[in-house]
Amino acid sequence: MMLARSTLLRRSRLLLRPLASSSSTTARPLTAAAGGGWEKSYEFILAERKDKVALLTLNRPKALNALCNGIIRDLIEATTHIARDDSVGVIVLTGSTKAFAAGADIKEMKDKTFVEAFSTNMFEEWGQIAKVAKPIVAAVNGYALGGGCELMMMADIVIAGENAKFGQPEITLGVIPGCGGTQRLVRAIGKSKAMELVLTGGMIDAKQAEKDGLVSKVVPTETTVEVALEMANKIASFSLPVAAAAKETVNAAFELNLAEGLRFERRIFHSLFALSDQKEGMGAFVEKRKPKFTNT
Ligand code: CO8
Repeated sequence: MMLARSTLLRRSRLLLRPLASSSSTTARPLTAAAGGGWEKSYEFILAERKDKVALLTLNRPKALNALCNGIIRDLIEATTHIARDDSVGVIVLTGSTKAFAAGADIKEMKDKTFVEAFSTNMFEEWGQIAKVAKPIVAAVNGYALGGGCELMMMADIVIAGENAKFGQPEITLGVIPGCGGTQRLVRAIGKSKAMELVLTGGMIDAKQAEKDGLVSKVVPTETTVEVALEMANKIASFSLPVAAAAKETVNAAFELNLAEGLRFERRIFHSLFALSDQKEGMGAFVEKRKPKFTNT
């Protein structure tokens, strides 16, 4: 059967699509090109290389890192370039000791009209962070409130300092969470606990967050970034495409039923046998040596 050229082109484009995060159909490229362009100065964030890890620090201390348009613009710009940098395996996202981020910028949005919010699809662009294919570790000290908690939940692993506080206080401002607080939080800690935070606007501390499963571990506040970097560098020592596949497959658990999820997992597992890194990893085990992954 002859297929039209346009049909063939469409099919080949589908096959060549880069690994997609489960929450998107338009994933950010994994390693489109070597080199970065992300290690520069930004207005509201600091971007530094720590071995194979990109450390991004929200840097708007006077406003407790309230997430103004500029911070989100800087974060999206940096992560877009990091996604294309072969030498970076993992991103660590952090804030200050006092605040990871105290929410979306209330001053910036308070006078918006419904039409402005609706017609510009306000805050839709934040979702770009959740589409980054490389793993993101959030190192959270101090307040992670509202949009700050939502940004944190877009990360894959959260390390919390003992002084961290989490909450969705939007109800106290006459609104509701707008970037995952009613969705990712329920999946993270269950309905009753999420409802309590969303409906009372209250906060939980780091110990409670760990008990509830919102964060993976609690560490002394002064060591949060160090612990996150250590974990991130360990992840970055593995094969980059395998780590991205693992991230995508775990995230699929939030969207697929069990049968579909297991099938998806098995197919991704099968596909990894196309990588040199699979041969290297298993070969190194058999030869009793350390693997040297090449991200191929
Ligand atoms: N927006 C703007 N400015 C803020 C914010 C914020 N979210 N949080 C703190 N600031 C500013 C304060 O106005 C203050 O500035 P200034 O000195 O000019 O008055 C400065 O940061 C320091 O803050 P405080 O003096 O209040 O510091 P405290 O230590 O006394 O209190 C708190 C710390 C408890 C964190 C307090 O600042 C607070 O309650 N902040 C607001 C928390 C909040 O309600 N967050 C939710 C915001 S709404 C939101 O996130 C909606 C997200 C929906 C969609 C997300 C998009 C995708």
